[in-house]
Amino acid sequence: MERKLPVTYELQKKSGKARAGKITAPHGEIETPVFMPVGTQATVKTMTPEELESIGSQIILGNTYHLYLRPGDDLVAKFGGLHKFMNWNKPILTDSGGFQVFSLGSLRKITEKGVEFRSHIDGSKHTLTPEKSIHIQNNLGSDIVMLFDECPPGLSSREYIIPSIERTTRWARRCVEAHQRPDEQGLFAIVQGGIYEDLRDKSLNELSEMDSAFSGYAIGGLAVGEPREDMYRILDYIVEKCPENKPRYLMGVGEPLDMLEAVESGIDMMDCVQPTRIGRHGTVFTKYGRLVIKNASYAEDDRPLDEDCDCYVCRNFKRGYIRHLFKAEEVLGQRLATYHNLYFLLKLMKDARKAILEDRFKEFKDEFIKNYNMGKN
Ligand code: PRF
Ligand code: ZN
Repeated sequence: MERKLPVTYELQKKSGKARAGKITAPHGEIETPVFMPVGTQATVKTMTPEELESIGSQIILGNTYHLYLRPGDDLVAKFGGLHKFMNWNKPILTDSGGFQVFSLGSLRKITEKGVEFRSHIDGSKHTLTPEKSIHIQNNLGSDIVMLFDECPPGLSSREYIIPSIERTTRWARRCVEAHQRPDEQGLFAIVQGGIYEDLRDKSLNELSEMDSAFSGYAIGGLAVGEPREDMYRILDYIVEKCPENKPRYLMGVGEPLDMLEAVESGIDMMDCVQPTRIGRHGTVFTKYGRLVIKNASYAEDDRPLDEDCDCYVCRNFKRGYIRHLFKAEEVLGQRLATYHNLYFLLKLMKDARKAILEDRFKEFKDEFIKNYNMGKN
């Protein structure tokens, strides 16, 4: 008997390969395509849960690696899980930690067992294994649990990637086996394979043998240093081969043009630290491209960050004021830029969804790109 998965997907409309759909997760429904703000340390930096909800966030992302090191997943479990701990009652997806160990931990060593690393906080030594990653994610209680994978650098050779995929598949089996809450938390597979079509097929085919355990499929190992054309080519190739009846998630992509390209290939979910990170450093998205608010040219500019945006920040504050906040290192500047950037990407996906439902996605995308590349701020 096949058991019913805790996270399900309903396809509502296609425009070309772009999809509008609905994901049903234990903590609520998600209209797709969707952008997921990143809340690495049980907080989407500078934003209250109430603010996140008010700008249309439907699901956020948490990180196994960070929460395991601090405050510890046992402590989060004592508070009743991550939702209760951070007071976010909508869906949460947790990444498995492998990728973060590679980008943050030092002294990393991969073995068949898992990954050894040193904490970026105090240098202490740890080993993350497939079993441990799933155990931590079970403690956190996220709606969506990611497999523990290896994400090779973008320009890795075939010779490196082939054994890496095979190990990631063996780790996937161990993750499926270790999952203690399969009726409450959906497990997502992660397809690797670098920029090689046949290796993407290999990874997807191996993972598909466990398809009944998976609520969705992620595309990992992209936006990690490979040329853009390679990323677009691989997306266009592999996304449509993933099961139609499950969500497809592109990991770690949050640049507007890349997001539209991904949606065009059939991607339903994306996440990235980009909007929050660049926001804290004073860079904001606008209809006409990025804008660096500290630039002297904005000192006397009485326009909003983005003249087309109807977010709280753009309805109430001028560029000249926000520039002042950044120059004076006032934290409100970081908050306002983060708020606007998240609003911008959430709105982009909402508009993309509307365009798909009205079967005019390609026109919508072309129009957005034309403006975005103008760079006239
Ligand atoms: N694997 C995991 N998390 C990720 C990635 C991956 O390949 C990426 C790559 N863009 C971002 N986050 N587990
Ligand atoms: Zn705005």
